[in-house]
Amino acid sequence: MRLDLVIRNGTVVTASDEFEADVGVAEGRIVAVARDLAKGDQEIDATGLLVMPGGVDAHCHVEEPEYMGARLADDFVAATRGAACGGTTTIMPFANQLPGKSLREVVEDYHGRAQGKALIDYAFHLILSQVSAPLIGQELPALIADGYRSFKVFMTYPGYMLEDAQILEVMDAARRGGALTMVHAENGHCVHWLGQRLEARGETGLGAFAESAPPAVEREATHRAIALAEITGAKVMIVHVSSGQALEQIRWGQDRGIPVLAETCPQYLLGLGPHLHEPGWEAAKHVCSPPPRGSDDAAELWRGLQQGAFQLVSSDHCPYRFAGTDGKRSQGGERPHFRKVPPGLPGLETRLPLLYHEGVAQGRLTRQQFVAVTATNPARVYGLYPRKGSLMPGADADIALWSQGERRILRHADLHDDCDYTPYEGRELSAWPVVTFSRGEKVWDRGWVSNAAGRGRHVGNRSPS
Ligand code: DUC
Ligand code: ZN
Ligand code: ZN
Repeated sequence: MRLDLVIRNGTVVTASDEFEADVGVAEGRIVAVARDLAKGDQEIDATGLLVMPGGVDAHCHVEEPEYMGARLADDFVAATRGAACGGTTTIMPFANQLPGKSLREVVEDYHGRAQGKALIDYAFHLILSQVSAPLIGQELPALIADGYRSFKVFMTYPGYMLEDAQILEVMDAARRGGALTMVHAENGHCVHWLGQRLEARGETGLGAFAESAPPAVEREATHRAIALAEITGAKVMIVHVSSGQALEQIRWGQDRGIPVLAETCPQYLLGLGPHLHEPGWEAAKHVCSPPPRGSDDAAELWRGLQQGAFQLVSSDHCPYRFAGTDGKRSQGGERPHFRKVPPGLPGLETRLPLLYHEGVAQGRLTRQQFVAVTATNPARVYGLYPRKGSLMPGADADIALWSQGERRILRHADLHDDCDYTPYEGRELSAWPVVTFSRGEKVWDRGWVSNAAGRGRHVGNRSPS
């Protein structure tokens, strides 16, 4: 068999195994994983490197509408470039329902934004913020039939928050079509009430942000989302879980056989909460929703990851710039105000190296668990497996080669997104993806990044497994 590419002598790491082998690629697909493969047209020496499936980042925000006056820094060019440099080969951003547009129009518009710009492959979730009888009766079933099988709903945020009756309708429609409902689980009424009380007391600094949405707010909404799933029989994904209390509810549901999946993110596993108390505007770099918590919650989340309560670690990349007229700083007036800073952090490029360092290098996760939660599980959950998230013959040749033992300091200046900071500035990393292949084409190689924006393709969803 003629091989276009052979990645030779690396340590192949999958969600279940680890072994020395060569990986052979033909026409963008993996065709062989074995020792001593025949010579390929292109040969890569991976001696000493880990050969892993490219990451699948199943939660990121790219080119969405403005929120609280702030605009996302990354378009599809920048987001997919950063992702590729960080070892990720598939992203799943959200097509966000807009007032006055049909969901179909929104999806078509979003395709238009990605086409011609994406460097790596992508699939879409949909955000539902306006629930109506035609949406439930016609639009959603038609989109599900076309392969859009994951919908995010919010239990908080003005303009997005749905009431329980609406969520029940969405979940029921999703269940009928075999789709997955993703839930942002925070009780918006409580966030609003707590926020008003803090304001009335004059506590408006960013330290108050976490107090306006404490773990009880997330715990209650998480339990309610699980109860709604139980009542409708729908499968749910609780996204970006931040607290041990929410995790307890997830375990509660899973122990009872309710189909509850869960995701957490590096910003919660790393316990960024104390940074919200940094003086001045610096704290704004750590404002995201739910708020990051402290080390006790982080320790609980690591346990949840180790025990399998969480299936996914995603970035929730939501890159509002710090400076500039559309950035976090300009939204708060003279002084930072906890209700005026738009929530969201950049993280597509840093997700994998941070999780490897904090998880694998610190002995909290095996390499198999790392691959499972960052690539294989997201591909499975969202119907992209085995084409994505896998190194088995027949899979797309989406592969990241990792160097370990190369200690380096994370600096925003070395990243490739269009944001102007990273909340992880100065952190130490012990492993890094040095080369990334997307469908057998090199898109990142030790500081070089492909400029072939537009080569990325939409990957149609199938029914979630
Ligand atoms: N959380 C964020 O921090 N930003 C965007 C949306 C979300 O749920
Ligand atoms: Zn959310
Ligand atoms: Zn999000």
